Amino acid sequence: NVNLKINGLDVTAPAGSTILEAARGAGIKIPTLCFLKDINEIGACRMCVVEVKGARNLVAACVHPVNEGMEVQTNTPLLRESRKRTLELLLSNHDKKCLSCVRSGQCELQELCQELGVTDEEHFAGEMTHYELDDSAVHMIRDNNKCILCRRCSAVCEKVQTVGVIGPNNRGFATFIGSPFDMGLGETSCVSCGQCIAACPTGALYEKDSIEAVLDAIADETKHVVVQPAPSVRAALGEEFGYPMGTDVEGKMAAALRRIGFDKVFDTDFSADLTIMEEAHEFLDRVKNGGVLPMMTSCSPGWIKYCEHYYPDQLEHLSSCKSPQQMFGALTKTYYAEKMGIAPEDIVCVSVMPCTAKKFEIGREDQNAAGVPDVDISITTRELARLIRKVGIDFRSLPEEGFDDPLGESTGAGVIFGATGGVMEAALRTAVEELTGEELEKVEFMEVRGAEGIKEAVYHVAGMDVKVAVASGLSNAKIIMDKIRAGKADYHFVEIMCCPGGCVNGGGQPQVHADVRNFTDVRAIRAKVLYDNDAAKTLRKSHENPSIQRVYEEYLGEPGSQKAHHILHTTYVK
Ligand code: HC0
Ligand code: SF4
Repeated sequence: NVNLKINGLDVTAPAGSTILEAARGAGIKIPTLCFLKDINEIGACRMCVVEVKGARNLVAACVHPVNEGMEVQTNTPLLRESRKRTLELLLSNHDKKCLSCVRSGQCELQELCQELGVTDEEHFAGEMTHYELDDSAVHMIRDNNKCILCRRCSAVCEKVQTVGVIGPNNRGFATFIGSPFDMGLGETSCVSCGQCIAACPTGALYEKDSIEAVLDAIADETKHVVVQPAPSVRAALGEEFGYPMGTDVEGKMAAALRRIGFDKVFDTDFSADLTIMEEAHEFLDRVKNGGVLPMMTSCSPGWIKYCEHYYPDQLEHLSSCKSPQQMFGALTKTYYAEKMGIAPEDIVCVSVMPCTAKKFEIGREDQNAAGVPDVDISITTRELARLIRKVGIDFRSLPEEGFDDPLGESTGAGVIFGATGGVMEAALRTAVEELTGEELEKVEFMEVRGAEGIKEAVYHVAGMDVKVAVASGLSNAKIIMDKIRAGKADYHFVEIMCCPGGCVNGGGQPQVHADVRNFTDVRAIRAKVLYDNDAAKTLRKSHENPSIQRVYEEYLGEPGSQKAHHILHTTYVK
């Protein structure tokens, strides 16, 4: 440990800490803008500057380590003035249309301006650069007029996702964030994960909004509009309405969706159970009949796009199962449509996802079981929050309600899909019973839980060693894929989720202020919601879901049947 003084207070901090961390540990907040822990540690924005006794210049607290006997001041008039000037300089080339900005009220720049008393007076008036919006990607818009060049987005894209399709172009005053060769983002190999949006402190990056399309569909009397929220939405939507991170708002979410006016409030957790039926069957079939191993999960569309682009020679590893979002839509427009006597083209299927890549997935080929798109509109958790506010629902005073039949019933296996390792655990609960023919006593597979980027485990089942791996975040997916490509992996089953920590930390989830994100384990807190939700359920294995059993009895026959294949499986493109 190291002893130092911060603002005259005696502070002890672990050796190797930065000044920022030491101050934080002592309850002293130093403002930051560009800093993202482990991702963007470049000390560039100058917001976190502090005075260190004996140092000639102000130092950046986010990267400067503490030393024994150091004396630090974090909030002197000089520092406040310096930070204020930094903000004024940023604002001098910033489109200050806060009223119409999607981030207003949740913008880190706006908040700092308020805290430091920076108004929109022009202190450094001069030429403003004007940039065209980049709306070339299916899932998001980039508005460089609101970019502050913090590089949080490009660091995430490059380091966490190993995609690297956005970054600084030009130098000096002419610097802007863009794609190589001035391409639109939609022309690059961007996988639509939205992790750059989650990292952005301002309104420079945001998803393409489909709220009006949802309201139009609901207003159209000729349409039957059904909605399916993903597992992870219930674990984070509450954050938008002032609930502490880690609050399960499943019941209020269902009530809100009903009040928005959807004809049926169903649940993606239902089709997550259905996915397990098909995926576990496919896995056992591959094992028994010498199919390609390892089999890899296929429910995360950012991961699928990454695999298609960077590992086109490895596509035969991907499970042919559609994602739960798509299985849900496919079943709605076949089974449910027939049951209700509604033409598939008169049904509008809306999904609420923690994900921006789901906007891309709904437009993929071979995702139209009934001859029309399986899913019509996909909105993010953030868009749902805006929709709830827009239609005047007081979320906090809503009662807790349930989902509708028959596509709303789920087991605990479905809900844990949203956390990294959840699909693997859910699949094991079904596959192990199938392999051994005995009832599984302990349904928890703790080895595949937790927010680490890569997890491996071996399970001894019916005389066989089943080797599994779980990875989240594409930089971790890359490690696994390079091993497989090199013939150095002997896994049987691999789960990959595009976003670090899985869907709970998806690019469509409520944005988390860097000040929270840098010092809390957001993924673990949200994942706990899903594991608690699972533990509270009586049914925790997908094959025990009565509604799923009925779908097979009445309609699909067996898992892996021809009909199931036609409706619930898909293909990939090199
Ligand atoms: Fe996920 Fe899904 S678990 S990808 O993270 O598999 O987005 O939550 O909806 O489709 O179920 C996201 C979350 C889903 C799908 C499910 C899967
Ligand atoms: Fe990179 Fe994902 Fe953003 Fe695309 S959506 S630019 S892949 S971080």
